[in-house]
Amino acid sequence: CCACDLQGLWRNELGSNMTISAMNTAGTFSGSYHTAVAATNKQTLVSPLQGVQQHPGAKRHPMFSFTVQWQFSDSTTAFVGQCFVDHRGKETLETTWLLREEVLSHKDTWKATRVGTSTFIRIK
Ligand code: B9F
Repeated sequence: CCACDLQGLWRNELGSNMTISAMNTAGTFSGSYHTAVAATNKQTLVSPLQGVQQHPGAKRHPMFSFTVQWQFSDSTTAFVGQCFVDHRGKETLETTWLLREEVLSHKDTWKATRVGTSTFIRIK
């Protein structure tokens, strides 16, 4: 059965929630990201995301990428991943991310990027 569908409400292993809205025929989509962690004292804000699915509609396990423009810090995260659906129809997003924080000098570029992996499951 069925292809994996990016649209919906998702949660990762950190407890962060993300909503992805319907994609257009070109495969682009938008959404919002509510991070459960921030490693800062500042209050977090729900932040917009923009993404694109590779080969829209054509694959059972589509690849995608999206970026989050954090509204509470000078930083941005790029996620790349793939949507999987098992034989029971259960969907997961397997992703790898890069978090860039603003640095004041190119000399600080060496410490400007964090990397990680994240798995999302469908909540709705
Ligand atoms: O914590 C980030 C941040 C950037 C500059 C000050 C604070 C922004 C939020 C990132 C959220 C990440 C995690 N949440 C999630 O669901 S994105 C990948 C992870 N998955 C201090 C300097 C850089 C980080 C902390 Fe900061």
